[in-house]
This record gives sequence, C-alpha cells and structure tokens, in this order.
Amino acid sequence: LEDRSLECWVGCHRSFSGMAFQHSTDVSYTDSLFNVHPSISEALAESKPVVALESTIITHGMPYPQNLSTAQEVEAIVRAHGATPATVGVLEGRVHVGLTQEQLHFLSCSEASLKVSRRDLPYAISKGLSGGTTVSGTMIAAHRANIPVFVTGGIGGVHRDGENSMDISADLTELGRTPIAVVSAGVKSILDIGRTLEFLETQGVCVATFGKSKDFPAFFSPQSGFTAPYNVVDVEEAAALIASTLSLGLQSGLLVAVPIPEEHAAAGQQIEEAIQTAVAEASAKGVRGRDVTPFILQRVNELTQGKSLQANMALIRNNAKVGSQIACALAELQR
Ligand code: PSU
Ligand code: MN
Repeated sequence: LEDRSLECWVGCHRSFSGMAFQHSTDVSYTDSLFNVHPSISEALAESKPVVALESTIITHGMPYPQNLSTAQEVEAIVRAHGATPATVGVLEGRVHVGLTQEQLHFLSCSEASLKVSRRDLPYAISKGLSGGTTVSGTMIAAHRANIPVFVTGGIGGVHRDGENSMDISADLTELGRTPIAVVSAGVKSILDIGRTLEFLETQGVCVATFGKSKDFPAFFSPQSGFTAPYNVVDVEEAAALIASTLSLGLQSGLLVAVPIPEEHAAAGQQIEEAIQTAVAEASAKGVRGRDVTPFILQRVNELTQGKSLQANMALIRNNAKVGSQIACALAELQR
C-alpha cells in the first residue's frame, strides 16, 4: 500500500528504533526458523485453545491505521472468548507464531513487507526479510506449531478469467495439503466463486457453511448464489468436523464459511458495483499476480468511501468470535 502516513512512519521508527526484534528464547519450540511466542507454547502445552491469525491482511489488505487497530481488536476478541491469539508473520527471516505489540506495529507500517505465501517463504527466510503471511503461509506455520484453527477475513481463490490466466491462489492448494480449519467469510466476489468451489472439491477440501443455511457467503454479502456441500449449525458441529478430519489423518484442510452478519451486509450492492469497476481497472492496468488482490481491495475501499473497509472489519470481528468458540469446543472435544 502506497499511503503510509508520517504519523505511522514516526510511530514505527520509534518502536523499532534500530534495534533487532527480541526473538523469544522459549526453548520448547524454537529452532533457527520458527519462533513460537511463550504465551502460545504454554497454552498448547496445557491443551488450551489457540487461534492462528494471518498478517497479509495487515501488510497488504488494509490501510494504516485500520490494519493495526483491527489486528489488535481481533486478538482481544480471541482472548475475550477464552482462546490465545497467535498472529503469524515473518520478521527478519524468521517465522513468528504470536507477535508482540512492537512486531504488529512494525508490520502495519513497514513499506518493505513482503506478501508471504508458500512459494515466498524460502526467499523471505534466506534474505532475512519481513512480511505478512497469507492464508497459505499462515497455514504452514499454524500446522507446524500444532494449531488446528485459523481465523481470517477471506481466502484467495480462482480469479475471474482464471481459466485463462491460471491465477489461482496458493490458498486453495494449501487447503488441499495442510490439515488446518480456516474460518472465513467465504470468498470475495472479486474472484470466480463457482470455480473456486470446484477447485476446492478437486483438492479434497471439506467446505461447510456456518449457521442456518448452505448458501456459500461472498465476503461482503451472506449469499454468493452458490451453495456449499455442507453446513454446520453451531460451534460443536464445526468442532466435530475438524476433529474427524484430524482423527482420520487426512492431510487436507477444511473451510468453515461464516456469513457476514446481516446488519453489516447493507452496503453489499454498492460494494459489488465497486468490485466490478476495480476488477476492470486491474485488468486494464495490467495488474498481475500477487498484486491483484491488494490492488482491488484498495480500489474498492476508495470507490465505496471506506464502506468496504468497515464491512471488512466487522466480518473479521465476527469470524474471530466464531473461530474462537470453535477452537474452545475443539479443545473440549480433545480433552
Ligand atoms: N482477501 C481479502 N483480504 C486479504 C486477502 C484476501 O479479502 O487480505 C489476502 C489473504 O492473505 C489471502 C491472500 O491469503 O490475500 C490471497 O492472495 P492471492 O490472491 O494473491 O493468493
Ligand atoms: Mn494469484
């Protein structure tokens, strides 16, 4: 994102001020590449619920300062629902599971942050770089740390015209190969939702909507016009689904799609129109690859005078609540 305010720069500079990050010295789960914050390794050791959170939403998905406040709020919501938040990010060439306030602040302001998916991890690590982990990058870290539940806003998918460009998010193949339950508000209509669901089927990903209906949600609106194969009515059913994935030893993940709460879905139509415009602009400007999603998110926010950002924040808060409750129910099942 281009616009980082002076305030942000000053804040970052102050909190970072030339010193290296304090890498945790926790001995229970530290190696040269992965660092798990002690609050998380302690929770895991006591079989307490933990919720993984991504950080591309911080580095590339939202503008400052809403990115920072949302990240902090989401962590607070997870705590309020009895789970420990584990925001994942890459700092100076190390994967961190659980970030300090300074690290969160740094990622929210840093211009140099990479967007770290599976394919970017080796490069980021070998070069000692920092970045936000996408859904695929976060799933890898969560799996390694033994955290089965991961909350985000929306996952990547098959882009519109993806049958020609082959622009298909690594999130989908990651869901096919890593046993993590991803709680999201479905898939944005910046993507081809029908093909995304087909691709998830091919990858063996169990997709279930959360709540009353099998209508697969489209991020800003509770319906996409597509249905999910399954539906879980409450957190206990969701937890049971995750538990069976784990006990079957399937190496594939799950997608739990939580519809945006009705009261925040009002701007859905206006946002939908902005998406059409932004998708056309991206294609006209030749925006490609990893830049497509951030470009569209930023344009939609501008075109809706910030309404899409408000809706985005609201649905992530809701996902954090539901995901934490699922993590608690799962911990209870596994007790
Ligand atoms: N969708 C959003 N906000 C986001 C992303 C997706 O509404 O911030 C981020 C997530 O981190 C997701 C990534 O994993 O974009 C997918 O990027 P791509 O389409 O380049 O795979
Ligand atoms: Mn892509």
